[in-house]
Amino acid sequence: MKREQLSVYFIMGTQNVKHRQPLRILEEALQAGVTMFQFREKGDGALTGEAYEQFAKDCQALCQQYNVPFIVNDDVELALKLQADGVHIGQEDEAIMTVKERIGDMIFGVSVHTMEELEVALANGATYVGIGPIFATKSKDDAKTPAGTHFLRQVTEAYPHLWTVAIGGITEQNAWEPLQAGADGVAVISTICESESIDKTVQNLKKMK
Ligand code: 3NM
Repeated sequence: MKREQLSVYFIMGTQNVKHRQPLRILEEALQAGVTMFQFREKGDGALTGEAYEQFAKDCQALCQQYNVPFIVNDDVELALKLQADGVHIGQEDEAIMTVKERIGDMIFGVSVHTMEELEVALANGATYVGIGPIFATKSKDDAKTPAGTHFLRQVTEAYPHLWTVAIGGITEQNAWEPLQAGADGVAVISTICESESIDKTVQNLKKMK
């Protein structure tokens, strides 16, 4: 993947979508030009078993159609089975070192909140790091307290070559803040899932880069 592909990073699971077809939302987002996609089927009411796997395959097929990397959140097994483009893990997920061993050259994203976590991610071959929550989010039950852009700025200044994506409560109105703090892109759930015009939302986010 290229660094620019972090610019508008869409994350979705069926639990993030209320009154619409999740695959329809993904397709609109891809048509509008999101640059990366993360399959994150997690939390209350998330699909399981065969339905879970089928939904992942359907999302992957759409991403392939639009040539957008398909990243699986947390589930290394599924990522390997589907030959996904990559895996993203948080600190509460499987240990970073064992994930790297299992996925080899796949894209490897790791969420970090401190310099210590960042250094461990780097030492274990992270392709990019996710930094958040920048702002308050309603899309992750166990999200930490919003951190603003302070830590993000610290990271982008200390590691200018490191690929970073900001996450948490990012909207068309506030995306400029993490971008100005040096993030390569923004990762969003609700801003796209709940948009009245996904096309406009994605265009606006792309323009800010
Ligand atoms: N991870 P929204 S915040 C999946 O801080 C996720 O690591 C976060 O959703 C972190 O764009 C978050 O709707 C949810 O705020 C992002």
